[in-house]
Amino acid sequence: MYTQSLDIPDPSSATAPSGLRPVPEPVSAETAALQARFDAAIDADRKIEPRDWMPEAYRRTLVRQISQHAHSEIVGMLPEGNWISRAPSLKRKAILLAKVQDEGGHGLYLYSAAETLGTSRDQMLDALHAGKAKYSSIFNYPTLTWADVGVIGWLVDGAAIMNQVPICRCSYGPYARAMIRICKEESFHQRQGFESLMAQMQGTAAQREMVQDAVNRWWWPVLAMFGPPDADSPNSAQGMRWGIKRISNDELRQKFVDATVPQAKILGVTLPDPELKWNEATQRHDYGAIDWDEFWATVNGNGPCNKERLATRVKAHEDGQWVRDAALAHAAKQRTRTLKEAA
Ligand code: FAQ
Repeated sequence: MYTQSLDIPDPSSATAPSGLRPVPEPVSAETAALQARFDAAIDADRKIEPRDWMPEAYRRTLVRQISQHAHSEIVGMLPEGNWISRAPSLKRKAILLAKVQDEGGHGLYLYSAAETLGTSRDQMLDALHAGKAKYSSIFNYPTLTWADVGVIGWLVDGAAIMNQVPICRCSYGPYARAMIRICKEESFHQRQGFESLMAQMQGTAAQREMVQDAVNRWWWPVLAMFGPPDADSPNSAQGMRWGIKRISNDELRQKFVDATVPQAKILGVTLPDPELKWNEATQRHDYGAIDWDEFWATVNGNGPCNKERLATRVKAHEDGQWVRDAALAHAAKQRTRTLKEAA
């Protein structure tokens, strides 16, 4: 049963010295009724829509997660975008162009979903460009060879699907609905990556080595992409209670490992973890320790490509200023014309 609202301080807080205990803010009867209606909707697994009353902490959590997700899609265009001009054939170039454009589209749906919560796109972009907003750690790793593009499709999009399918059932309507289309497109992305790698694995020994090298470099950062272990995930418990998150970080990571091991076998690559093995008792794979220091360094701006990614993003935004100016000028001209015609 969902009962807690983060808006209402806990007066029995054991950590506050006596005399300094937070005084509960008075809750009006009207707010209490709205809160009760919100709680009932969450308990009944009904969607919360933009015009519904919601606790401020629920709104803030959604803005945080959806804007981070949008930023990830937009910054996520960069590692693969790097290869559009160097794709090995017209077919691969067309596929890659379509994929990278899809990721841009995902970012736009997600910014729109976040805007329904009262935060403007400019505010979200300013936070990203100032280095204050997070985006997925995974996009701070370099794409050194063409095989990296296939591995991003197979593993990064594969991880994204595992994480994002449950978000189609998120309690916030606009986010849940945006995720349905996004997941369908991510599914194509994952398959094209796998298919590209399969073609490379049927090529020369050098191509097979290139694929294996890419898998070796991406495997651990992809596992970290699911977020910190549940025990160290400050947002999980409340996110799950609110139905924003449906499956925990560790559970999704495990499901991903279990789904990926047989795919790696079909592909003919080795996953770079000597501790990775089937556990008969748990009916799941055991796997080795993730380097969480590397993860946090990357999240906090010190990964291999953070500075480059942010600089590229800021430049793209600045270079696009004239397009936004032109669109606004055009809209203003149309508005004036419509007003003149109506007068
Ligand atoms: N990178 O308490 P939790 C894609 C942060 S899209 C950076 O567990 P939460 C498509 C987290 O924000 C990939 N930061 O947090 C594509 C929090 O910091 P905060 C993006 C991370 O929210 C493919 C702190 O650590 N997907 O790949 C990461 O409950 C190919 C504590 O963590 C989404 O955003 C990380 N990996 O769970 C595009 C999906 N993990 O905000 C192009 C939606 C955690 O308190 C090419 N998001 N942090 O300062 C989610 O499902 C959740 O937000 C999690 C994190 C699971 C990412």
